[in-house]
Amino acid sequence: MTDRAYALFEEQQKARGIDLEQVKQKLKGLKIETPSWGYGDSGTRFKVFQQTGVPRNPFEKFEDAAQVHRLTGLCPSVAIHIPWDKVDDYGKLKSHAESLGLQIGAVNPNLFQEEEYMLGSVTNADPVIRRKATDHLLECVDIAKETGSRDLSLWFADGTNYPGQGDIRKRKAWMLEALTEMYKAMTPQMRMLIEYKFFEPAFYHTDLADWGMAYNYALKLGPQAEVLVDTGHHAQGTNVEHIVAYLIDEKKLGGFHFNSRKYADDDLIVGAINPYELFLIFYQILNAANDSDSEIRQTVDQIAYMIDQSHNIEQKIPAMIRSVLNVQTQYAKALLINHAEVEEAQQRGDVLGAEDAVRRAFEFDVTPLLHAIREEQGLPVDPMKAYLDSSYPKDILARGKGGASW
Ligand code: PSV
Ligand code: MN
Ligand code: MN
Repeated sequence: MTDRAYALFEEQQKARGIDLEQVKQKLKGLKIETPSWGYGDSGTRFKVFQQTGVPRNPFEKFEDAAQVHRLTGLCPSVAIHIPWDKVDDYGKLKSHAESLGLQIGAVNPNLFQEEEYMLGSVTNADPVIRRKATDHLLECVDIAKETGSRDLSLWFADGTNYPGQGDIRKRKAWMLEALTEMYKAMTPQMRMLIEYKFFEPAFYHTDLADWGMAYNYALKLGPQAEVLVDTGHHAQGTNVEHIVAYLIDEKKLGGFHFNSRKYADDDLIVGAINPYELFLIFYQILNAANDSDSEIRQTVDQIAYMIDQSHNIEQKIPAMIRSVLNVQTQYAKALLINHAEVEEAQQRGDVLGAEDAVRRAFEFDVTPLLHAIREEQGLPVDPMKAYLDSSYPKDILARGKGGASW
């Protein structure tokens, strides 16, 4: 049945001029980093629900992440968050990760949970607090040296709730001061990925509110600083794929935090709410992947695809498997876009023809293709089922309740 479905799919795609071998090769090269915090307990300001079996420490978070990679072949690295993943010996955490077939990925500083940061961290009017915050950024650079991480992902909760509460321009200068100090401490192999978000926890102004501000800091800092697009961090209706195309063209797109949002920064499973947006993001990326400018091609090659979700009521490991499979599905669909066809329609000024050439790829069922590559890679064709049928979900129950939470 699978063979017949794939044969039909192959025939269909061939007729459209799609090179399926190339598509398969690209699909096999897709890497998605999962976040350590997605395996722990999380919640809202109303409640953090405690699930039985969540990891009790960073080492167990890597063990759970290894399950996701073992079954999907997509997730060889895990982002860490400091101090949530603080350990005495990062070398030991690195060896543990490697023993599980994983790498430690991006290091995420945490500048939002200490009492002193109520009025800001690196943008606090108090120089002592700014120093403490900047020292934490420097600590994260040191940790990245030990873990062998390339990327430092920065998200700041800094902002104000009321007009007049803070001096916006002074805070802008303090932000640059802290980022500059951190930038100088990085090794030449490292990258600073600057994330933005327009509100929450601050409700009047956020110091790094949008991609333009992140881009401006990255530009001032230098080539090792780039922008990180978290798909949940935009106002309703924002054209995220436009931002993606623009940043790639400026060679400043460093990576993504994938998740879904319906109302705010909901951190739901990526692809659960608006899979077409995810597909259109990949359309822009793939459009740039063949650019004649090698620097643009290089920017595309270096994009870090990361998940940033909190699984408040879902089972953590299945939620992560669902997430990465959703990304893989939309990437597979985007790989079916016939770019020459889109371009020809654009040249003719054929609005509907161009839209149709893009959308048609989205409408294909890529299940036979995904099954085929999983078989070729020696992976279960249905990773979710394989996980649920394994003993792992039962084994981890022995950990009990009250594991790691943010
Ligand atoms: C808070 O909005 C947030 O979701 C940001 O997206 C960060 O990347 C993440 O938390 C981890 O600090
Ligand atoms: Mn994020
Ligand atoms: Mn967020």
